[in-house]
Order: sequence, then structure tokens, then C-alpha cells
Amino acid sequence: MTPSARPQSLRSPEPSRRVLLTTGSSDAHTWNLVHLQLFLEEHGHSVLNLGPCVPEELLVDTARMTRPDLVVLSSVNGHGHQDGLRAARALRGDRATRSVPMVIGGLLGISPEGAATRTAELLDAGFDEVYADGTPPTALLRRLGELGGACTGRAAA
Ligand code: B12
Repeated sequence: MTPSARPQSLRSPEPSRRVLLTTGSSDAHTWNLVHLQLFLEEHGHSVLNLGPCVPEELLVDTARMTRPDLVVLSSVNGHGHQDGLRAARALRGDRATRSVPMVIGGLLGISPEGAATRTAELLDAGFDEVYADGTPPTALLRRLGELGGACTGRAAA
């Protein structure tokens, strides 16, 4: 649906952003990604969804090529902490993707125990924001609205 054809209620008051949507290399869940993609697209953003089980190398290569406004890592299988650390180190370790904004959310562990430590480690590895388990996708709209700088508005892929 083109932005002009989109119903008024779904039009974003914020500029359209290019989102690179990914999950961790161990995570086979897909519907979280589909839901997030449709949700962000309905709010006027452009989403490149890499699908399940994304190797860190593919994530970095795609980020280098597409220069997204935001990388969103969604993880629900309980290994989001370990997957997220690897993804952050890979993105932050590459000169071209070192400063791309990136956030992570979903279900990052298998229990609430240790959540504060997981969050601290993920922030330390380079995530700009770590959403607590169960945070709804609407939180991403706030983050996208807060992004500074010029907006190209072109598609992510
Ligand atoms: C379907 C399903 C599967 C299917 C996935 C099929 C597919 N193609 O997607 C299959 C059978 C393959 C599967 C496998 C496994 N699963 Co499973 N699965 C589910 C199930 C039943 C539904 C998930 C789903 O599709 N939800 C619908 C989507 C739309 O919602 P969602 O996932 O909650 O995502 C939303 C939010 O989390 C949030 N969100 C997600 N990411 C982000 C990111 C940000 C930044 C923000 C703000 C929000 C956000 O927004 C999303 C959209 O609304 C859940 C239980 C459940 N009822 O949720 C378990 C569940 C996710 N699975 C679980 C587990 C453990 C596994 C396995 C490890 C099981 C096993 N021992 O093999 C494997 C993992 C394999 C792997 N390598 O990843 C656990 C995870 C436990 C945890 N994290 O504490 C769950 C929670 C079941 C449980 N209660 O134990 N699974």
C-alpha cells in the first residue's frame, strides 16, 4: 500500500525510516518477524526482513549494503542474549556499521532471573536500547520517531 493510499489512522506523523529487521543466528521463529514487519510498514516505515536464523556475517553484509536507519533484532527462543551479543559485536566491529543505531527485544532469556545483567551486557556490547521481555512493538515507533538526521525515505532493499 502506498503512503497516499494508506488510511489516515495508519499514516505516521514521523518521517519514513528504513529498518533492517533480523533475528539471532539460533532463532527459528518467524511470526514475530512477520508481525513486526507488517506493523512497521503499516506505520509508514520501509522494512527489510532477513527472516529466521540470520548468521552475523549476513547481518553485517546487509547493513553495509543498505545503510538502514535502524537495525531491530527480535528474538523469542530464549537465546536472545547470546545471539544479541554476537550480532552487536559483529556490527560494532565493522567500520561501516559501527554507528548504525540498533535495538533488541522479544524474549531475551528463559526466565526473568538475570534480566538486568543481560540488559547491561547487551548495552555494553553496543545496543542503543534493550527492550524488556514482553515490550510491545509500539515502543519501536517511539525510537524511530526519535532518530535524528536526514531521512532518505527510500526502500531498504
Ligand atoms: C510457533 C512457535 C514455535 C515454532 C516456530 C515456527 C515459525 N516458523 O515461526 C517452532 C515449533 C519451530 C518453535 C520452535 C522452538 N520454540 Co517456540 N514457540 C512458538 C510459539 C507457540 C508461538 C510464537 C509465535 O509465533 N508468536 C506470534 C508472534 C506474532 O508473537 P511473538 O513471538 O510473541 O512476538 C511478539 C513479541 O515478542 C514482540 N517482539 C518480538 N520481538 C521484538 C523486538 C522488539 C524490539 C520489540 C519492541 C518487541 C518484540 O512483538 C512481537 C509481535 O507482536 C511460542 C509460545 C507462544 N505462545 O508465544 C513458542 C516459544 C517462543 N518457543 C519456545 C521455545 C523454547 C522453542 C524451542 C527452543 C523449543 C525446542 N526445545 O526445540 C524451539 C526453538 C528453535 C530455534 N532454533 O529457535 C519458547 C521460548 C522460551 C523463552 N524465550 O523463554 C516459547 C515462548 C514457548 C514456551 N512458553 O516455552 N516454536
